[in-house]
Amino acid sequence: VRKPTPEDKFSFGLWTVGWNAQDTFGSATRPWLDPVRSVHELAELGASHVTFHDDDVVPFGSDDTERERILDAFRKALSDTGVTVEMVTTNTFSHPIFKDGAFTSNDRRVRRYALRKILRNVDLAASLDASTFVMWGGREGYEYDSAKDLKAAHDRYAEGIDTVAAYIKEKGYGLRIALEPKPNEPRGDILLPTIGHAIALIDTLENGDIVGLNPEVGHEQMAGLNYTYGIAQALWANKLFHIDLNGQKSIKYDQDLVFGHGELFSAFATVDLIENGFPGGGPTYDGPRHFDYKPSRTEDEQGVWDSAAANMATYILLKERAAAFRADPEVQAALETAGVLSLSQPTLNEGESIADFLADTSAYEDVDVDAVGARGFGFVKLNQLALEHLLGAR
Ligand code: 3MF
Ligand code: MG
Ligand code: MG
Ligand code: MG
Repeated sequence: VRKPTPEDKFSFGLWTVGWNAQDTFGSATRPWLDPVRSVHELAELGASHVTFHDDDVVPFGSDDTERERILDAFRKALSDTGVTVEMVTTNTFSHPIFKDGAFTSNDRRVRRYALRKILRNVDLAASLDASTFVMWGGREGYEYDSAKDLKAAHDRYAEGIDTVAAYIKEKGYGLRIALEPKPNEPRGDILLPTIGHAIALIDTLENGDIVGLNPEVGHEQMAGLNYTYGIAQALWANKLFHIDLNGQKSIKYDQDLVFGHGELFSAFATVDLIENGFPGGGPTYDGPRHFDYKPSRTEDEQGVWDSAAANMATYILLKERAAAFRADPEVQAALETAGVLSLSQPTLNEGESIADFLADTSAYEDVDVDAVGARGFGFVKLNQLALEHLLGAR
């Protein structure tokens, strides 16, 4: 597999490779990695960008002097390697203060504290020239239906996001907010569980123009949904601001496997959409290819770097296979037969009024429904061509 280049736009969360592999049932199997170290290793492997939660770099509770000292070392690692920060996010889920959420905690003191923590981090994101500010509302949820006023929770969630967006505009920062939906874990139920739910909330915001999405592969699959479909709808709505790529095997705990190590065929479709766009044209995604995975608990430090490299190698392989798929004349013919390309044609004629349409007997009265119903679409043949490209058999 070829080595990644800056054109690949690969990016990693520092909490991914840095993770100490502690889980609910067992203690850490590795030490947390120093972010400075991770930046150097990731640069060596060919990544161009990193992302982080405030607390990934500066431990929660550090005073201002300590914070500046740590940030200086971090900035030096960035300038030494040429790695840039493209996205920053805030940890509003680890400390006990956030146990009932941040923007939607039933305790107003927590809501005000969370908003301050996030605004402080917006300043840091802007100072590092990041373009995206992610908000994963991991604790914005509940376990018991009686425990949350869900109308008020949506009001407070919207208020919080709108306030951060207003602050970004007021300061003239070049940042856009990206919400990251997840159906559950760590809460029994999380608010805005899917991409569609999040888009519906964004539509109600005053400053929704700078609010979009950061969908994660595993999160949609945990809800039994199709990730490629989810990012397609976000693209259609001009709301795909960022992506979290990883692997997940069906509806279970958040596995955070290496990209492609879960639903491989689905990963192929995702890369095909990201790299090659919709078959009939339309909005495209130009942002970083960002990995949010976890090196499994079984891995030692070599395994950490092997798994980081695996994300990029898998993406590159799928990108090559997807390019071959689109370039294959047999695939083009199969797309034609399947009607995929003709779906771009509007259903009404240009300028056709509803009255004209109702008067068109060829649209209804004269239709030979059995003949039209007899058409074969050839979707299976098309899918087999995709599979053969994916497996490198073509
Ligand atoms: C949890 C996640 C998060 C978010 C992150 C913001 C810890 O399942 O996916 O990772 O991605 O908080 O980007
Ligand atoms: Mg996740
Ligand atoms: Mg995760
Ligand atoms: Mg994520």
